[in-house]
Amino acid sequence: MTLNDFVRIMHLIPILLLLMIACSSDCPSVNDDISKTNDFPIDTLATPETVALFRNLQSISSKGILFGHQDATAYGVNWWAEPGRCDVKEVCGDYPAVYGWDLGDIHQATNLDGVNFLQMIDWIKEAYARGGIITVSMHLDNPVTGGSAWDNTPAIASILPGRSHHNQYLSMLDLIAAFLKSLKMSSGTYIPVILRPYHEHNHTWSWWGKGSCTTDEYNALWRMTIEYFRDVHEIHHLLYAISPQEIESAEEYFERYPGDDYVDILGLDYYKLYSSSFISDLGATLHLLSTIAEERGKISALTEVGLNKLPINNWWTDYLLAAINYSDQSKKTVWSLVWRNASKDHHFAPYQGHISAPDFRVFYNDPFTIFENDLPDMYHIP
Ligand code: BMA
Repeated sequence: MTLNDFVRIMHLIPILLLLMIACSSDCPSVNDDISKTNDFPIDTLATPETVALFRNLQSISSKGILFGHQDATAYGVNWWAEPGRCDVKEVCGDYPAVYGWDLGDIHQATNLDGVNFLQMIDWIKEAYARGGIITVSMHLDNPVTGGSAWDNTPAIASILPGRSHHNQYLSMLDLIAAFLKSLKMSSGTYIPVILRPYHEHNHTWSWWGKGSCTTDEYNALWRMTIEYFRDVHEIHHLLYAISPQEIESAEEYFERYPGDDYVDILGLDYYKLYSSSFISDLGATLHLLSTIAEERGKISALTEVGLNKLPINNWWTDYLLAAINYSDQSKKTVWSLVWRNASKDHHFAPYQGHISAPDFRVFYNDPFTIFENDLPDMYHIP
């Protein structure tokens, strides 16, 4: 060190001291900066309630698993649109913590499963007022043929910017945006929604599935959709969940993936839990999912799981909970949602008198499962 260097350093000392005093209480450290990046949803303008939901979902991870059900308060086996009713509640005494809804057929008054959209808005508001969490999927019709979501005629190449059906597709997204904007309480607060578009895209049943588009097309559709909602419609009460079905490796998971800047939640849909031989398969996949989510500062969730008609009476504890409990890492999965209770031949949650109802009550009473009454305030940061 030269004399000049020494003098320069001595001059800097008072400034450094001042900075240290000013920063001692509230300046972020390098570590804080890292956790802040990981603590924030991809939308930098997300509403305070949406940020709180994201952070609270992160902090609930490994403390318990939230239970979710599709269309839980709209209908159940042998009833339709009756105020206050919910098959899950009739079996265990509590509502689910997570409510799934679907916006397929948004151009009509009722969705693809017959749920009236105006009633859906009311049920979403009621659930939010009770502290519940909302997630929305989109079984949208094929935008080129007009067929259903299951019409896997290639379509994405025609709806990307500059292509023949682009504007027509944006009109469909406008309807979804209008629905999302209507999810507003009288206080003016928008209800945070976990949007789960273009799900199960590694399978081939849908027009956004891997049999019908290239990886680049899928990613471009995803990014276009998120940018349209967030930047053009200025909707800032959304978290975004991606959900391939039954993957086996991180490579497979990220094969079709729009990038960490476009995803908040790494989801998984899983429908193979019909045999005990798949319990450890699901457990290992959840272990992997939580690991890759954690590495990216994201949340992991079992966005759909279930067994139609639940013919295995101990499925809830010995299959689903056993898979979740596979390892400390798999236990970090934040929620698991089962599909809808449409009829005696198509249901994924128990109803009164169902053979799996007693086991579901054991599942409900397990200290690790979280239903609506167990939820902390998810919309404020403690
Ligand atoms: C499927 C089935 C269909 C339904 C669709 C969208 O899994 O439940 O009956 O139309 O989901 O909810």
